Amino acid sequence: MANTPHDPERSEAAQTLADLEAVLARIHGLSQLAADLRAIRALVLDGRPPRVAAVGRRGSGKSSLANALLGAKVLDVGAVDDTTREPQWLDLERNQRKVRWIDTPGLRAGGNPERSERVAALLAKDPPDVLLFCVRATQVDAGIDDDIDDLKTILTAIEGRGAAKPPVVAVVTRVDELAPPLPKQPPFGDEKRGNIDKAVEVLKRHFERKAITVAATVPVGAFAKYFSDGSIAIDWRYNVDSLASAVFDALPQLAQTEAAMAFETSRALRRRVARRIITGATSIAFFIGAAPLPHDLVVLTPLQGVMVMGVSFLSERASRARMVAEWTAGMGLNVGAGVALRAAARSLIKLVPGFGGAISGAVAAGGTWALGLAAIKYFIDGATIDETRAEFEKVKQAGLPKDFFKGSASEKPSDTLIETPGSVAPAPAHHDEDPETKPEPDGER
Ligand SMILES: Nc1nc2c(ncn2[C@@H]2O[C@H](COP(=O)(O)OP(=O)(O)O)[C@@H](O)[C@H]2O)c(=O)[nH]1
Ligand SMILES: [Mg+2]
Repeated sequence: MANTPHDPERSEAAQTLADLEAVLARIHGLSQLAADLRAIRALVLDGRPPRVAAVGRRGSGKSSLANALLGAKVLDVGAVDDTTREPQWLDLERNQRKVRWIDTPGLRAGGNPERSERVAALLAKDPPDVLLFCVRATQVDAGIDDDIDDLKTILTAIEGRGAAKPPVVAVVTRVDELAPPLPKQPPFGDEKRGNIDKAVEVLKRHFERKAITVAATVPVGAFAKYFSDGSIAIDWRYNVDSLASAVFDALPQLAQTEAAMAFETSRALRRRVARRIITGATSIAFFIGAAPLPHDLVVLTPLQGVMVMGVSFLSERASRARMVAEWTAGMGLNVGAGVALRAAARSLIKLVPGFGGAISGAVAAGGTWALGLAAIKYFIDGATIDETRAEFEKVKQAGLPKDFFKGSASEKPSDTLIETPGSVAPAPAHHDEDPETKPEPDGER
């Protein structure tokens, strides 16, 4: 993703993460947290654009889907897809975020027998993360076997060249064209919605019959008109947020952050990425707090700083710099929040001898969690700084969710962390039992 070379904030985040990693690596019992830090780094800094391949007949609405997903006119629609044109990878851009996109009107199109081999070779060389198999709603029963065979040929070719078979998201396109003709614009009436459900069922049955596994089957309307600057003028899009989320789910995690930023209807997706960041940071904070460190603050403060910066990168608003300034002033600096929390923890330790480690871990984690949720509210949900402060206080009072270490703090269990080669399972798995229990230091053996 935007590992933009000359972005000082990103360099700072990268440096801070590297420092944290170096510190944790030296602390007895905490070296396993390095994997969690790498996961945060991947979400915040190391992402890459998603690669999406759309397959479907000419006029099935592939180009319109790209525009609908990005919420801007990035491809020409209704262009007579010249079937002799070689498909090629394109960089679609919105808000400086990229989606790598390729579409092909099918292997048979143009009746060129070598075409099939060339398309397959192209996709196998630069394999897509996800294949969008586009079928017009009015054609889910028309000649579908040939289309599914095409899809199979592509998948087999990609696999045959040693790449992993990409997941397939089936898209039932142009759903507004199903009966009855009116209304053309969403929300449709019950009758049309019933027919949309039927079209989806029909397509699903064809997949079953042809033994094709698809990650999701999503009905979509992509009709929109754009101003000459590319922004949306008439917006009759239907269910595009579900498509965005199905594509997001099908992507490898390294490509998810960029997708969440590039897709227009994606606040929920950005929130999910942010929750992974704060879940990871909170988990690390717990173990830092629980470890008998003389100077946890030194580690906790930059950790919270990186977390908040990571969430702020997910902000859609152009005025991010001003927001960061307002956040810093309004929250009394994330440093300040860290300091206050740790001071509170210390006084607790004095009061309750014997539970020191566990309580300070819970406090460190609770404070990090509260700060992270506040950052989401401010940078992603667009709350005012006053509302944000109130949220911070409220969550801090409430403490960590009871089931945090059971993995439900993130929206989905799989949301917690990234698999990096040789790394450990999701952070909460460090610690499956009661969060009040002090974790065993490793390396005693
Ligand atoms: N009514 C309607 N028309 C659509 C929709 N999506 C695409 N179209 C129209 O279908 C035609 C072909 O769309 P396009 O995106 O170029 O299809 P492609 O050939 O697969 O790239 C264009 O005239 C689009 O305006 C839709 O959801 N509803
Ligand atoms: Mg097209």
